[in-house]
Order: sequence, then structure tokens, then C-alpha cells
Amino acid sequence: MAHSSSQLLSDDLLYLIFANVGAIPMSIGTFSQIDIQKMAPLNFSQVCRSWRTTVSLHPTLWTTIHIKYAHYGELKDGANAPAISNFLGKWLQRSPYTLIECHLDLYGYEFTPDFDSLLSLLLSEWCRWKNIDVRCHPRRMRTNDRDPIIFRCSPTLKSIRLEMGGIFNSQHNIPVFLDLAPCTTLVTSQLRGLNTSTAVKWLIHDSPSLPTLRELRLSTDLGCDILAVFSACPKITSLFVTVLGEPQTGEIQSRSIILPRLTSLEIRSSHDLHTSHLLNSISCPSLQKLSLNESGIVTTLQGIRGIASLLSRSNVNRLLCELEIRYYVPMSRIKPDLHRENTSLMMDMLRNLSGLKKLKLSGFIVNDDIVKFLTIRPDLSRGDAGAVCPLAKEMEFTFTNVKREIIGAMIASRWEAGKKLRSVALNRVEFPDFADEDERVRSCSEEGLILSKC
Ligand SMILES: *[C@@H]1O[C@H](CO)[C@@H](O)[C@H](O)[C@H]1NC(C)=O
Ligand SMILES: *[C@@H]1O[C@H](CO)[C@@H](O)[C@H](O)[C@H]1NC(C)=O
Ligand SMILES: *[C@@H]1O[C@H](CO)[C@@H](O)[C@H](O)[C@H]1NC(C)=O
Ligand SMILES: *[C@@H]1O[C@H](CO)[C@@H](O)[C@H](O)[C@H]1NC(C)=O
Ligand SMILES: CC(=O)N[C@H]1CO[C@H](CO)[C@@H](O)[C@@H]1O
Repeated sequence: MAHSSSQLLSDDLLYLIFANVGAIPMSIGTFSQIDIQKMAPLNFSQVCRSWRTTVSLHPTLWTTIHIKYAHYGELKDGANAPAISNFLGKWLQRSPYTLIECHLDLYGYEFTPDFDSLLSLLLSEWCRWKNIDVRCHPRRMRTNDRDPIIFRCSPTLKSIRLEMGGIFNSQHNIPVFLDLAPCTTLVTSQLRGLNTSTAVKWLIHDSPSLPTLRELRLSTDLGCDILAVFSACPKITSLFVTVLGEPQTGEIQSRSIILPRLTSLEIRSSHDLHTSHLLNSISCPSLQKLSLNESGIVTTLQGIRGIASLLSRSNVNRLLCELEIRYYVPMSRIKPDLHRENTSLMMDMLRNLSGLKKLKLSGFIVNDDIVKFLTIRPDLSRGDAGAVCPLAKEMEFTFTNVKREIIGAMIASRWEAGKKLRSVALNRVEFPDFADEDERVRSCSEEGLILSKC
């Protein structure tokens, strides 16, 4: 841009332009040269005086920072204080009174002093956090004599995501805390999204209050009573829980928490008894989407039983649009009794889900009997009465134990019964050339049914 025309733009307009450029993510490695002068927004101030004025008049240009920092190679003892921390420090100094948004991705095998100093800088500014997103999965840590890493939820915080993995998952290392003590009924928290991985322990106050929280993602190893957390957030609409096979605190309690606005519930679990404990502790009268991914120890079918009873207790059998149940457990580890037990349980549950649009099932729970149960008999095809899940549009079956002709008959029957069905996804390995093998299915797909492999 030529100087003459650059000087014609008003400060307001310039600010808008610079603000758009300001959020560019920067990716740097250990040996990258960092030249703050060449980066937005400082580079703009070198163009002319009026641009410089705009940059210096608007500290809000210095509020969004996205750093992807990769530490490569062996760390030498007494490594230099890294340029990257100086850089972040200078950046933060430019906007001392504004709220900040920071994405920090720290890649590297070892949790190095430069990671530590970047995190410390960010943590020292906790009072002005607005949106915070930190990811760090080191595999090794040298010192264990550091203080815990504590992320404090300021009342200004709108969203926070902490993904601390790798070595942080080990008990012998530096603990990571999310301190929610500042969020009590006395302070109006603005938090809308809260997303923490395993290994992040929560510190909560006697009466935690997160009245604006909508999206919550956490795992059961948070070190405090998960039901107390749920009680603190009456407005959550979306909940994702990772259930670990460790004992949970507060497990003895048998109260049930109502989550009146929850529409989407996803559970990833490695222990079905803990899953059922969770499912039995909540009621969700607005639930539309429920997803369970069970990949650990399955001794009983408490997980499925828990789902059925949650749906009935919440009175959402008709409201539910989407159901996904995946068991990533090898068939060989499932006792034969469970195979039989599940079938009747699954049938009872599916029979009630008259509004279901999407059904995704995976693992030993999908057998010939279930698929036959989902097949629409020709004499029922005129109306929906009597058909199971008559509105189902999308179906997915993976890692099943089903004969091809049975699944083919089910698909064709549902398509022929009124074309409510739109798409079916099947496992690539089990059904490699399914569309070509089954004549009835082939003609459905010629008529428009979408068949895909997953
Ligand atoms: C300043 O840096 C930004 C981001 O790298 C770039 O888009 C912009 O063109 C640069 N402006 C000048 C005047 O160098
Ligand atoms: C939460 O974080 C995970 C990864 O850590 C990400 O995949 C997911 O989309 C995030 N969810 C929300 C609601 O931000
Ligand atoms: C289910 O959980 C397992 C293990 O936690 C994970 O590897 C897999 O990707 C998950 N599947 C889905 C569909 O989320
Ligand atoms: C299905 O619905 C009936 C009647 O509403 C109820 O009695 C039964 O418990 C439900 N079964 C399941 C498995 O949800
Ligand atoms: C405990 C339980 O529900 N068992 C059931 C397992 O499935 C068989 C047949 O499908 C039923 O007869 C059992 O009651």
C-alpha cells in the first residue's frame, strides 16, 4: 500500500484492519528467530506515523495470541532463557489492562524450562483471562520440585480448555489444578465453555456456581465430587464425560441431579460400573443426543441398563434423536451370558425410541437378533405403527457379529417401507463390497440410499 493512500484511512478503519490480522497463529521451534518488529501488529507501525499511532492507541490489538511452540532436540543444561518467553512477556506488556485470549500449544518430548516460563507468564496474568486454551503432552520431566501448576478461573473468563497429558497423567509428577474457588455465588462468573482433560484436578469452593456454563467437558479423575460440579452448572447444554476406571470421590452418594437444559450427553468410559453410576445420578429432561463409548472392562451390562433407565427417568424416550452405543471390547472378553442378556435389554430400549433419527451401534451388542428386530415387516410398511425406530434416517453398524443377508434384509426393508432411511454406514472390513453383493440393497442404492464404509 502506498503511503499517500495509507494515510487516508481513518484510525477506526485501520484499527479494524489491524485487528483482523492480529490473531494469526504463529508456529515456532526451539531455533526459530523471533522478530517482534516483523509481526503483526508491530510491523504495521513501521509503515508510517499514522499507522504507528493507531497501533499504540489500541492495546486491544495485543490481546489475542496463538503460539504453537515446538521444542526439538536434546536440552542442554543451563539452556538460555528462551526468546519465546521474552516475546510473550513483551506482548502481554503491551495490553496491561485489557482481557486476553491465548492459545498455547507446547510440543516436545520433555517439559522444558521454556515451557515452564511460557506457562508461568500466562498464569501470572490470570486476572485478565478471557479465552484460554493450553495444550501440553510432554513425555518426560526432569524436576519434580516445582510447585503445582494452577490455572485460576477469573470472573472474566469466558472459556477455558486445558489439555494436559503425557507425564501429567502420572501420579508422581507435578499436579495440575483448575482452581474454581473464585467462582462462587458471590461472584458472577461468565464462563460458558469449560474443557479439561484427564490429569487436571479441580479445586472447588463450598458453593461453586457456574450459572452461565453451557459446554462442559471433564473426566472423572477431577479430584472432587462430580455431582457437586453438575449442581453448580444448571444451564449446561452439552456434556462430555470421560469415565476412568479409578475410584471416584463422592461415589457413595445416591442423589440425582437434574440437568434441565442438557441436550447432548457423551460418555467415553473405561469402566462400565462407573458409567452406570454416572448415568444413574442424573436426569436430563431435554436430552436429544446420547453417546456412549465403552472401551474398558465390561463385566455386566450396567452401561446399557443405565442408559435405558436414564431415558425413562428423564421421560425422553420420544424426544431422543440420536443414539450411539459403541463397545470397543473384544468379543472374546465378553461372557456368553452377556450376549444374550444384552439382546433383550437393547430391544426393550429401542422399542421405546419412537423419535430416533440417528442410530449408531458398535460391538457385540449388534447381533442377528437386534438387526432382525430393526427389520420392518412388509405388512407394517404402509404405516409406521409397530415399526421400531420408524423415523431412523441414518444408521451405522460396526464391529458386529451379523450375517450379511440379515443386515441386507434389514436395510432393504427400511428403505422399501417409505424411504425414511437415507444413509447406512458399515464397517469396511466386515462388509467390503456390500453394495455389490446384495441385490436388494443394490437396487436401494440405485434409487438413492447412501451406503458408505467406515
Ligand atoms: C504484518 O504481518 C502480518 C501477519 O504476518 C501480515 O499479514 C502483514 O502483511 C504485515 N504487514 C506489513 C505492513 O508488513
Ligand atoms: C474440548 O477439547 C477437546 C480436545 O482436548 C476437543 O476435541 C473438543 O472439541 C473440545 N470441546 C469443546 C466443547 O471445546
Ligand atoms: C472410543 O474410545 C476409544 C478409547 O477411548 C477411542 O480410541 C475411540 O476413538 C473412541 N471412538 C469414538 C467413535 O469416539
Ligand atoms: C419402555 O416404555 C415403557 C412404557 O413407557 C416402560 O414401562 C419401560 O420401562 C420402557 N423400557 C425401557 C427399556 O426403557
Ligand atoms: C439379567 C437379564 O436381563 N437377563 C436376560 C438376558 O437375556 C435373556 C434372553 O434374551 C433373558 O431371558 C434374561 O432375562
